[in-house]
Amino acid sequence: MSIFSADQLAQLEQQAIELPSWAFGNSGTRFKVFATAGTPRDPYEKIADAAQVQKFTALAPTVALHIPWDKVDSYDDLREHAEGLGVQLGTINSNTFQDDDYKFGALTHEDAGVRRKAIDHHLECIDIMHATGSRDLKIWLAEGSNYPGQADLRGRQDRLHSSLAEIYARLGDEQRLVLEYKFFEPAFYHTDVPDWGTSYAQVAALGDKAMVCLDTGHHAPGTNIEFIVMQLLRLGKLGSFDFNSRFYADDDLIVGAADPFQLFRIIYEVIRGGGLNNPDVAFMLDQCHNVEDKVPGQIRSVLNVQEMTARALLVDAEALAAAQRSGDVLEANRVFMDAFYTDVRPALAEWRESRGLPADPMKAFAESSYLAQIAADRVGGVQAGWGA
Ligand code: AOS
Ligand code: ZN
Ligand code: ZN
Repeated sequence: MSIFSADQLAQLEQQAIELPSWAFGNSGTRFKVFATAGTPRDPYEKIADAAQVQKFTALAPTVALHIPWDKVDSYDDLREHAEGLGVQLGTINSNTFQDDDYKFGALTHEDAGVRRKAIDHHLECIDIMHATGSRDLKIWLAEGSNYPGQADLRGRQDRLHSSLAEIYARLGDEQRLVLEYKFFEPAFYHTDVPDWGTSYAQVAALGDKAMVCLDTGHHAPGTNIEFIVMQLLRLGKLGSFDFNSRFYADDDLIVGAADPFQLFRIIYEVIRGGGLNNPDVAFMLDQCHNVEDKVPGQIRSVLNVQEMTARALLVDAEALAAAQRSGDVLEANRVFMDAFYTDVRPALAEWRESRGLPADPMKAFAESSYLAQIAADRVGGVQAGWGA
């Protein structure tokens, strides 16, 4: 007898979490990038690794690409390759943080020529989206300044709006733009899209096809992220998530590793706000695996999201609403915490087996020969990674 109702299982079955191609490449801190044997050498191999996560979990049917890191000669060919491995190509992420031209900004730059280059890059991304069949263009901007007085904060907002408007105008009917915010880094004094309010103001000025992307690692410590999730869902503007976890800054660690309770609270608000399995809200991981193996790192993450979703589905909504209505603080908190403390792992393992999946995907992957195989096969060439 499962602890889940048929309806809860149906919701879990529909859950889909997009993987970032760059999670499979080598990444690291500014001190050292530790390479892993078998790291993908090109986008094709990144997709093959992502397909393993889908094979063992059935939770990760799509892979996000990053341009120019994942540029290929034929996106039709890449799409066929992905589909042949049982996954689809997903969100296209733009990159305006790597070129010397972007030292003082891209879409916000004082120089019209630099803005033109940055806008054209996004138009190229939209062309790629037509070939890959992607719906979302995700824009994260590494723009800001390091010293008070260095930049005209207001002028930069105005230029950001006009640059985004030109990109937005190029979107197809079925395409969307999601604008990610981040409170600091790489700039340390001001960032041009630092918070959900700024992202919301910018996308609201564009139109219905522009939404906010919430990266869970992009807030000041102590921020109530689930409140932001609630508010954006309430406003109909939560377009996507970048899930990861953090202890200090934008650590990009395995989802749910630092604070599983926060992940639970966030997913509870997603469910409460009608965001679970709602096609308007894309669930993506944005992680870097610096010291752990990348494929099992991603498997761990999607399982963590699944486990917290399962727990959040167990919140007794009626009992919680009754306690809230009657002002019973302790009972409301008990109902909420009861769901959080429920160990859903045995029930999920049983359910996975009933669907022909491994009960323990981490163990099943470790027992497969995949890592040894890629370490033997992928010798030579340039290993792909952050910035490669
Ligand atoms: C950067 O901090 C953002 O989280 C981006 O979403 C992402 O990590 C980057 O675009 C990956 O290249
Ligand atoms: Zn992100
Ligand atoms: Zn980030």
